[in-house]
Amino acid sequence: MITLDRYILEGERAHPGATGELSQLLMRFGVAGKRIARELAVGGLTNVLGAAGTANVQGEQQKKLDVLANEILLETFDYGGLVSIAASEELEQPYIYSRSAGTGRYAILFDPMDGSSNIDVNGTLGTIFSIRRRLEGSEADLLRPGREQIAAGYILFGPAVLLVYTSGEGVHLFTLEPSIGEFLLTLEAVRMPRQGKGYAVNEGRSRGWTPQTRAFVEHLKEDDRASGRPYSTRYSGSLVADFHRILLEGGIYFYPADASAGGKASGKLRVLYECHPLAFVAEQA
Ligand code: FBP
Repeated sequence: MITLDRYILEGERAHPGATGELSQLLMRFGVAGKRIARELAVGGLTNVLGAAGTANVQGEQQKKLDVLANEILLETFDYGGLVSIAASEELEQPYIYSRSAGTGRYAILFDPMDGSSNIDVNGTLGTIFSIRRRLEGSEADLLRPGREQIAAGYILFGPAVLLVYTSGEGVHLFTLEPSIGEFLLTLEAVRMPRQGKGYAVNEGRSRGWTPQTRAFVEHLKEDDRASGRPYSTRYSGSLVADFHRILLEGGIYFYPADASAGGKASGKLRVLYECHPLAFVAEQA
């Protein structure tokens, strides 16, 4: 049984200069993941399903669990002086950790509850996270190229609760063993297959796509066994769930610009806490 903590601490020994702080941060995302998993598991019994009655900076209606998961994550890093600043999909402004604003050596970014439309229907959900170094101790530390991430990953809330992360040395997958409350190593140095059989896109929005995007989807549907087509549609409503399938089976997920009325003319996904972290994981895999 290789727990997340053991795996991270043993990995740290390969870095003589390591302070252990990054290890602590990664382990804390594990703790936050367990707390959020608990809230999801009893959500229907504790009245945390449904709308919160507020909207986030993207104008999307927040769910109670969006807000609760956000609070759990902010709280999880509010001690030990590790983190100076955080950005969350559910917050308009960066969150400054007052007690470690000047000293915390890290900035964290997260999407507390990805796949919100799945919350009330018991669908698969996820938390996406990204860790960066503190540079100036201001918002500028958050608005940096994805290449400067030092670790990233996600927690997947499905039939099993999984934690997947990279700190630049491959991608590792852990499964929560509920009876002991520990994430246990399941797959080390995960490699994404070169080609998959599935594609994930909201085709209901295809009228708003560019002709090129539509042509690409038609291309995926053509019957050509030699190139592994036709692909099958695999769209769950949760980027993390679709990404995880692609990590293990290959395939493609995309959220193109949608010029139709009510559509997302410049796309939907957030670069800081959805695209950057998952791109780091995909590249490391
Ligand atoms: P949230 O982080 O607010 O959930 O938004 C992202 C997301 O839910 C992705 O997980 C999902 O793939 C996509 O948006 C679904 O969008 P749509 O309902 O427009 O297809």
